[in-house]
Amino acid sequence: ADGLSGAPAPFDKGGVKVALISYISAGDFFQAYQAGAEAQAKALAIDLRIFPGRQDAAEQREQILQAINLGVSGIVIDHGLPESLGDVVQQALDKGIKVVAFDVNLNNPKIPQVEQSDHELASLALEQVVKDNGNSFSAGYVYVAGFAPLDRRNEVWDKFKSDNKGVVEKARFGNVSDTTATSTADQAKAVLTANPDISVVFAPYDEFARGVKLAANDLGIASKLKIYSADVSTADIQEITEEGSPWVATVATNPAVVGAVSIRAAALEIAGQTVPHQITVKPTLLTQESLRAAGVKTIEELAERIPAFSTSDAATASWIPDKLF
Ligand code: SR1
Repeated sequence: ADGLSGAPAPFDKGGVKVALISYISAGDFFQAYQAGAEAQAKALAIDLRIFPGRQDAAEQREQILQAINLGVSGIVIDHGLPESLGDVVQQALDKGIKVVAFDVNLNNPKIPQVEQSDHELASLALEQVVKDNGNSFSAGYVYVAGFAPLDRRNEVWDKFKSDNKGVVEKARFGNVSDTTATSTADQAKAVLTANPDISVVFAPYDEFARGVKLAANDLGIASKLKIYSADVSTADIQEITEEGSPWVATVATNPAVVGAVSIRAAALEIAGQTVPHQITVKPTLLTQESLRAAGVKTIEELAERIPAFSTSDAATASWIPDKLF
């Protein structure tokens, strides 16, 4: 395999094997995250082995064992349930394999944790909620416990409610599966029918927001509802900016950049270089109004206008190519 000239060992020789092991693969966020990881791996001459996620904790454990047997130098774990990963991750570390975690709290000082600054993400979204709606309204909230980013965003939502007593959470629902958007839409339909006074839905995952929007459109109540989310993709931009859309704001990173950062962190670890324990990719508020005004239609156009959507200064080094998109 061809190495990377000027890079430290083992990247100077090439063919360094790294595994990307995901818990979820369906949906725009996870596909873009994977594409970013692949682009960064290619630029580093890494032999990236991708293990697709199917929301199956037992399968993810098995995949980590398979990666160890493949002789990888590094493993990036993208989401997952910490309670089912601890012992197999420890086996990898014991074999000298470097591990990086994205959005799964593995609580191990040897494992750098990548995240999108979820507290800031939720705070930015809720500041926009107050700007648009004041601080007295009936709300719907989409949440599934047990996913690190959703749990962190939930901490901000809980504090927001206790600071704003006029905000009444009328219903909490949500589903994470290979059909998140459509299953959430079914739940949202029931919730919005039973609670016609709900005017705001906080749905901090784009698949959740897509589901709530689908329900609002089906029920013919889109003009009475405002949806606030996390994440962005080209399909999301289309849904946010279309005429009459109730999806009025999202707070997001470019998931491809987050995927690239995760691979860079693993590469730095493998090269024996310093990696901070907490690696953060900061999100940006994108309102329906600002996207329409800018005429932005795709995530690539967003990357042309907002530097944070094309690259990040997290986990970089002079020998790592980081201009990928
Ligand atoms: C089920 S967890 C979904 C979230 O993971 C990533 O952090 C994305 O931002 C998404 O919202």
